[in-house]
Amino acid sequence: MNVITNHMPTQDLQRLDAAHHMHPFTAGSELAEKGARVITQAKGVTLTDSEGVHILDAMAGLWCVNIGYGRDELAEAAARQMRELPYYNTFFQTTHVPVIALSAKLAELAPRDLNHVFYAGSGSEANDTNIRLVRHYWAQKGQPNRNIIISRKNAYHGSTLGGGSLGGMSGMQNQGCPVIPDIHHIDQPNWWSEGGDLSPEDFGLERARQLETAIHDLGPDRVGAFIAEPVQGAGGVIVPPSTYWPEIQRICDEYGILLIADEVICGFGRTGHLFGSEYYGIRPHIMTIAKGLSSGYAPIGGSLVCDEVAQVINDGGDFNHGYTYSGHPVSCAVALENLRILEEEKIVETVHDTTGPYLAEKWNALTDHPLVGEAKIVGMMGSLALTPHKASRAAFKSPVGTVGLHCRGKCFGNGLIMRHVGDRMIISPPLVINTSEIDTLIDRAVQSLDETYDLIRAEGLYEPA
Ligand code: PXG
Repeated sequence: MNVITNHMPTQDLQRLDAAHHMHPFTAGSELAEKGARVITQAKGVTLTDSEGVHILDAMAGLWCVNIGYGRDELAEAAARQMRELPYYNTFFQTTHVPVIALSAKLAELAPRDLNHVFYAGSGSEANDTNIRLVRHYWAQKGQPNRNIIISRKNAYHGSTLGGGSLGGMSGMQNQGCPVIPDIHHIDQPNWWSEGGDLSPEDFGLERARQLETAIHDLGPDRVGAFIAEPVQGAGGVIVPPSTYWPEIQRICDEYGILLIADEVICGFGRTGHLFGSEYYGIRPHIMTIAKGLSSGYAPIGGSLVCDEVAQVINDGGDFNHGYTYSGHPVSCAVALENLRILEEEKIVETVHDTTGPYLAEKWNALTDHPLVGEAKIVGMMGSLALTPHKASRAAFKSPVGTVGLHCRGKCFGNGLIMRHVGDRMIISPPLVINTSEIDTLIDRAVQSLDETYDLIRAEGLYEPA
């Protein structure tokens, strides 16, 4: 692989970047001081930076490059589509072939009667669409007051005002994103941090039943929908106890509220099933999709909608909603090619049958490490809870995230992208990662955990709160 594709020294690139590029979720001043890592190339599961350093990307970009980097077929699909029809919209009774083909394909792949797609440019936009869909649906059914959507603390549903409101990230909501009216949050099913003395199973039931309590408190005639990620991703790969989802499904059924599964991360194979909803056996009325739909090669998101909801919306005259890039032909062509590869190369089956179990065994064994209290893994998404005291599940005395950030730094130094959320370490590698690459991932993770352990002991940070 030719390692350096740019013709400017890294420092110059970093200086220009810090001077003119405002980064998401990044402290600008820190960026100016340290400089961003400049990624120049990628192939398979490996990134290359502007210094020629190779890094194993155990986050698949931002949880999205499911089929891995460097697939020429997707570049060809994009180029072909750009030459033929680079853009046309889907408003006002027009359509085009890629959007028709992708919609039919998604209807075929999606569970049950999720046969209709409303397109967006991203997961955030798709969740904004969902707010509109749910409220318009209930209004059309003669229940305009049924406009409350229940979500969860520490959920991530995007960065727009709608997505940020649905999400439960106070760090976002405190920065100019006050929660829009009629969104209500219940607690998350994070047993490690919040389970106290309850067993995981009892805790799962308790957290699910908060939904029922909220419905009673708010009024069953006011609540239109519940939205959740099958496995919380950005919140720290929080895998709910086994009792959680069946109870949530029971409550949604009993009160007739719409269930929205945000499959932006879980969708398209991440859990070892095509959708996280299938992994948990839940039956959403709407699924949010993005990321793995195109493996991140082109921006695209959407809402997969069931027959009944689509029927009500379609019968309601114009749905006054849409984005210039809803159903963008190039993104649709890329997504179609991505889905062809996922299917024909049996990538999800391989995760389910072979590489997922292989990774799970090694990942779970990391609980032998003195720093690791809990290892969680579903398919190709995993987390480790770092702790100074396993038996009590204690947090560190240092501010939340101090140890996690140290560990992420060690990972970077060892050629591994493993992220931290607070003091949880998380992975979400490309689904095509093979067993020898999994060995490398684990070796580098262990090395980084060892170095973190040494460092925090030396700095007096290995102390329970
Ligand atoms: N829903 C879920 C479940 C997500 O994970 C979105 C919606 C929003 O999608 P867009 O395409 O608008 O970003 C996401 C996105 C992180 C991180 O730090 C996670 C996401 C995005 C950026 C960073 O883990 N998830």
